[in-house]
Amino acid sequence: MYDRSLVTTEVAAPYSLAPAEAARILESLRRNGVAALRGFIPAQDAAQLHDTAETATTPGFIYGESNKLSIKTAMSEGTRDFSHPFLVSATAARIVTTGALLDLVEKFLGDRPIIHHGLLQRSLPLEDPILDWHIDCGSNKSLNGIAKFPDVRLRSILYLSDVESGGLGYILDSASEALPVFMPLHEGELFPSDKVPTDPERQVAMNERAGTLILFNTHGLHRPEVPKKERLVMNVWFARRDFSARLPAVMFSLSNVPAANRDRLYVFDNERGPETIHAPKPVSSPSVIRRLIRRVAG
Ligand SMILES: O=C(O)CCC(=O)C(=O)O
Repeated sequence: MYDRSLVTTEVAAPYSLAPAEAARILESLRRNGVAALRGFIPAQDAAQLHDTAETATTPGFIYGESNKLSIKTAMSEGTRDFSHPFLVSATAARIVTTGALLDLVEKFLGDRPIIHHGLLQRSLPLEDPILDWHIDCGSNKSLNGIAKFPDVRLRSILYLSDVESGGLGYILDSASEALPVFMPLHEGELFPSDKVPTDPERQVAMNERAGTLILFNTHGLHRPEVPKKERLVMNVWFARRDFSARLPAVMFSLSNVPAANRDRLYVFDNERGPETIHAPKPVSSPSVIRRLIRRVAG
C-alpha cells in the first residue's frame, strides 16, 4: 500500500545516509516505487555537473577528438542527450560510486548493482507533452532490437537545475499492475489510458530543487511533465548483474573516480563484455575509382 508521506527525505549530510534515512528511502521505494533525496548532492557539485551537462548537450558538441573518438550529442524531439557522463565528469563518477547510494540500490535490487545506462539530458521547454504514462523495460536497441526485458531496475534522475515544472510524474505503487499490461503491447503501442490508475492521491509530480536525487522502480508508471523552462538532469539506470539483455560497456575515466570510492568500481562492470566487433565492408575510395576510370577512359 502506497504512502505519500514517505516520498521525500531531507538528507542531513551529502553523499551519506544515516540508518534512519536509508530505511525510510528504502521503505518508500518498496511501497511507492519512488523516493526523492533532497540534499544528497551538494549545491556546488550539482552546479558543476550542470555546467558540464550544458556543454555536453549543446548541439555540435563532440567528445574525444584528440583520441579519434567522436562521441556526439544525440538530438531527439524535445531532448538533447550525451551518453557518457562518467567520461566527462568527476562529479558524475563520484555520485555513482558513492557507498551510501550503492548500498541502498543493492538492498532494493537484491544484488550488487551495475550501471545499465547513463545520460546527461537537456529537456527543452514544450507546449505539449511528448511522452505519456509508460514504464521502462527496454535496453540498448542496437544490441537487442525491440525486445522488452522484465528485469527489475532502479533509475535515478539527478536534477541539475531547479525544476519548477516538467518534473518526473509517477504513479505510486503502480509497478506490479503496470508490468503485465505493458509487456504484451506491440512496439510503439501506448500504455492503455483505461489502465492508468486515476486516484489523484497516487500521482506525484516531482518538482524539486537542483541537487535532488530521485530514485524509482522503472516498472512504475511515469512520464516527464511538460517543462516550461529548460531542464538539465543526469539519468542513470541500475540493474542486477544478471540483467538478461546485452548491454553496451559503460565508459568511465578512472581519474574521475575518487580513490576512496574505488572499492565500488564494480558498478561499471556490466559483465557483458565488450560489443562484438565487425570488420568494415571493403570500400573503394572515390579517388581510386576516379583514377581507374581515368586510366580506362584515357
Ligand atoms: O525525465 C523524466 O522526468 C522522465 C522521462 C521518462 O519518462 C523516460 O525517459 O522514460
